[in-house]
Amino acid sequence: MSMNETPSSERVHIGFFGRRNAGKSSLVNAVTGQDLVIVSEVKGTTTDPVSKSMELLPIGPVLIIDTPGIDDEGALGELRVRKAQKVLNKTDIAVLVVDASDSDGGGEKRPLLTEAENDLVRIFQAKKVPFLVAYNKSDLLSKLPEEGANEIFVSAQTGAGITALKERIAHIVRTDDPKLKIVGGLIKPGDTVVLVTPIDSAAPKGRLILPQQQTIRDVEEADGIAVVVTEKLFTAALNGLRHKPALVITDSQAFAKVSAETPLDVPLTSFSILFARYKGFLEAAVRGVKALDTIQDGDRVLVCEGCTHHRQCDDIGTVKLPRWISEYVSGGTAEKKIEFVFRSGGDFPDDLSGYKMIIHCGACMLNDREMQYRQKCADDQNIPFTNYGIAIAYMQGILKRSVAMLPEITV
Ligand SMILES: Nc1nc2c(ncn2[C@@H]2O[C@H](COP(=O)(O)OP(=O)(O)OP(=O)(O)O)[C@@H](O)[C@H]2O)c(=O)[nH]1
Ligand SMILES: [Mg+2]
Repeated sequence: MSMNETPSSERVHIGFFGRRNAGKSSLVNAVTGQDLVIVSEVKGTTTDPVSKSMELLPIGPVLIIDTPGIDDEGALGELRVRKAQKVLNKTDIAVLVVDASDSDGGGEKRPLLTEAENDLVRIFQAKKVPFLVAYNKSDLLSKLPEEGANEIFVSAQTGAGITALKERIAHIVRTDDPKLKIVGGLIKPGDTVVLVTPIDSAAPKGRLILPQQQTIRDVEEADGIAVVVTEKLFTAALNGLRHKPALVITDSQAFAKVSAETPLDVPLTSFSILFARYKGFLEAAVRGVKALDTIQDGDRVLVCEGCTHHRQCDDIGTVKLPRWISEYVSGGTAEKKIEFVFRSGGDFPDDLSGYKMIIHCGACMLNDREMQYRQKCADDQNIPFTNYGIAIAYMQGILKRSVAMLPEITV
């Protein structure tokens, strides 16, 4: 990701789903105005999901995702269906592409949805993903049937209905719940926020990490004043302020020092806590972290990272966190043996059985839908789910203080 681009976790994820040959890839090319993906009359041309970030007017920054057809048969087919379903876990808006020329009505009536298409609609509804049904190949119809509420007739080939489709998607984006902001509800215009961002050897060269950049931007959008310091100069920064800050946000690694140096009447939290709230799983993560107190000798803990390229997260996840957890659960007595299993990048495992708990990274590269899906998978299997920063705050005894400004959260 370039520093000048909107991160993919912040883009509206638009997924194109449907049966093979319905024209999903053709429609993706028509909507984006680019030859992004391969189109052919052979069923099953698209074998893997393809994503592309772009600015798409009138919607804004989007991630467009083309998927393999879902009516595939056989072992390979099942794999493709699974891949398409995984895409749905992070999809903000789904477009169900239906071949309108598949009609028995002599090309005048819209075709009834097939079993596979109805299955998809049921999955959209179950996952609460807003969707549109795009009847494609409308150029093959002798007369266009009337459009229902969430239906639209388009032709990827002639371009008919493509602008209207984009406008309909933009409308859904605008009327969908407004996203909670990172510091939303926590500061007033004119407030000062002190952000503590350590620069250690594992930090990326020459820049701040994504959650820190996003938080600074968010403070600015809330008309706040962001003061950014390393933990070394934290007290100096506090002393230099004429008024007490409205909020201190620290990197979890500096929690102990920053907590000790923050006056008790100044609200203190961490980037991890605010991001868990922003992505919609803070309550579950605060509940889940308590499983740390029940870890027994021989238990397995899954440490999960959303991407593969953050040295700093890798260092916390694979080295520091296991050490801190081992020390915490042993409590100075005979050491308990915990088996840490590490997963990074790619997919979240379907089967979580056998794990005592899951500790996830801050997930700066994953969108809120994907994180809520992961948390829900864990919840469905009764496995406690938390994140790095919340685990650190809990083990250091400062979680209660770190969520005190969020009345909806009880520790
Ligand atoms: N007449 C007509 N043909 C279309 C239209 N859109 C797509 N096609 C044709 O339909 C066939 C399938 O198109 P694709 O875009 O590859 O379909 P797909 O849904 O991506 O198919 P898979 O990747 O195999 O799942 C191609 O031969 C396209 O040229 C359209 O609007 N009108
Ligand atoms: Mg395709």
